[in-house]
Amino acid sequence: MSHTKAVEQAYELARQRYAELGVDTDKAIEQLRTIPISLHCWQGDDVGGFENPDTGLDGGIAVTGNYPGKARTPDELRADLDKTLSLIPGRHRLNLHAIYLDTDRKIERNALEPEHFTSWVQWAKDSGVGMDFNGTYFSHPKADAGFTLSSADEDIRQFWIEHGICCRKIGAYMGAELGTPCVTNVWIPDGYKDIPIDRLAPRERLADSLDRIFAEKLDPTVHLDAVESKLFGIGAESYTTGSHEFYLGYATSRQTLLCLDAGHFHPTEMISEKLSSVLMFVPELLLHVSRPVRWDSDHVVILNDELLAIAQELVRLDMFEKVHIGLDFFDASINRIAAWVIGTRSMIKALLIALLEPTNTLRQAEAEGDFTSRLALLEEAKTLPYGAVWDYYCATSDVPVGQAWLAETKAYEKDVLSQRA
Ligand code: RNT
Ligand code: ZN
Repeated sequence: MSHTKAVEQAYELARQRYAELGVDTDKAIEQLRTIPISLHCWQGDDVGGFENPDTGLDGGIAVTGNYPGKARTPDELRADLDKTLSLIPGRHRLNLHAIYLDTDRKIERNALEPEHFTSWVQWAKDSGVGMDFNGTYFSHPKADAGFTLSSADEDIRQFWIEHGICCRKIGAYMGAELGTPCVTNVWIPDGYKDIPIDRLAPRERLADSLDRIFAEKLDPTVHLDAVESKLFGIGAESYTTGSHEFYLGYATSRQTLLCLDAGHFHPTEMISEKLSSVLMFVPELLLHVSRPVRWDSDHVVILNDELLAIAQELVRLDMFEKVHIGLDFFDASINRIAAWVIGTRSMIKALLIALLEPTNTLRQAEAEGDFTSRLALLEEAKTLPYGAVWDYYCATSDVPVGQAWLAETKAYEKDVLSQRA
């Protein structure tokens, strides 16, 4: 029996099994095809960027590992992304950071223009992907003192406000060119290593800086603003200006998007549990799906309980119009393309499992107060044959089924990555 035949037969059996529970697998696949994941460019080169090869990563985040073959130029990164996208089912997006500009001369962060990103937009057009964008408020001498948009130094604060304004123009350009709104995210590293006396003043300055950055109204069909909160960073353990409470209040009062990063909360605090509340008060959300291990370590996303819980919330509350799914992890200890593929395929798998849930039956049990059935059925659902549906989805999307993508990644490593001395 051929491989394809086995995939088809397994799918047929799974389809019948799900149909008995009132779940339409064909419909689930159809919907899954319409959900884009925004792949973060920074997994490809350890958040290095192309502004200055000598600048190390700072801002209280860290990449560990020295696996060979990281992308050194925009062309190399795009080639790696092409390979990655060829191994992932569906149509997705690229999430670019400002330090990934494509120029042959040095451009200051407060002088960035759309023209420095034209090659990326061309690539996105050719690849049929949308784009999202991020200001880079770290890995820069003007961020060395640990404060950017909340700095008490007016020159420094002004510099980063100008950067924020540049980034929105670039985001709007991307959105207009690609015909799909670009979400431009603001994350700043600002914070104190040790106990502050004045917790308020930096937050007042941050709110003022953001108001100035967002002063110009932009068409939401081309551009959306998001702000990302955080709990702490390395070297900023005692105080983070842009805390969750700060940004929840800011996004609610200004009606911007809020970005929830899975690694930016206390270890037992899950973003999946926050989505329903937060979406009552902010217009849309951006997710940074990540995997914290003991701290905000940005491990490669895997199919674990929290990933599934996020996907289930999105499906059960049908949030896809309002939630932009982005990834945020960086691992330099394994093949970087494999890292992208593992993380993105896991995210899509979680969405599929959630789409295959017999949600109506579960909802009914809950409405009737039958919590016995709710728990029993949730447990039974865990062993339903979603693997057969996943394989079929990959096969019909012309991407490798099962572990076959790994052989392709290894071949690319041998032919391309290992040549990058
Ligand atoms: C840092 C934030 C932020 C970064 C990227 C590179 O803790 O999560 O989103 O990871 O901007
Ligand atoms: Zn993040």
